[in-house]
Amino acid sequence: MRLYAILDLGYTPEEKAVEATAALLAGGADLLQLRAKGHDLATIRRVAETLIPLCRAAGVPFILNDHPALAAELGADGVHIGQDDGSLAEARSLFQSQISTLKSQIPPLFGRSTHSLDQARAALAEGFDYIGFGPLFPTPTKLGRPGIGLENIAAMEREVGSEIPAFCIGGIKRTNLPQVLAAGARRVVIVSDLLMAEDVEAATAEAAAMLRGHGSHRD
Ligand code: TZP
Ligand code: MG
Repeated sequence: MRLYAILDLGYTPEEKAVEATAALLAGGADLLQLRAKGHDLATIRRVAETLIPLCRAAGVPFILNDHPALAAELGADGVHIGQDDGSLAEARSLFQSQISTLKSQIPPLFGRSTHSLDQARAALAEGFDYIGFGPLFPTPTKLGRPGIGLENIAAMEREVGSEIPAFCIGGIKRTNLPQVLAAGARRVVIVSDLLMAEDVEAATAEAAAMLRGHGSHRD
């Protein structure tokens, strides 16, 4: 799992969600998240229901951003929450409150956004299955959040990324990916550089190849 793609309704309108997701999957995304900030639950449900079968067919976990109970009800493979979205225990209990409608047999994945080395350590200690680490660079996808830079990536990978998958995120593009990898990153989330590409599948394949080429001598 090296490339985590996000279908963000802030970039891709609902009517293009299936096409874009199919391209992300065909290009080699290893994980797929639906992020729909500011959209109502009915919309999220409707879009998720069209994306989940695509992810299943590709063998790629489908993660819902926020909304643990809805994630469980939809049969998502996991849920991603931010620093302000409560504890892992709360998310797990919301997810399990839907246990009667749980469609997936596999234990769900819980991911946490982290913005510092301390937060990354805390997420590991709390028991999250993976983390996002960033934003490395300021990004219009997450307005108002400063970039944390590349300095702590190596330490984060050593301490946290050696235990659970750690995805660097925020302003990462194919053009600066070599720099991010050189700083010690092994896994990344890329949003706008893929969704805004003229050829989403080719852009995803390019990023995936860069990540695999870089990591092949390690794991
Ligand atoms: N969390 C931290 S940065 C970010 C999120 C969701 C957005 C990343 O998007 P992009 O377009 O790859 O900078
Ligand atoms: Mg959130």
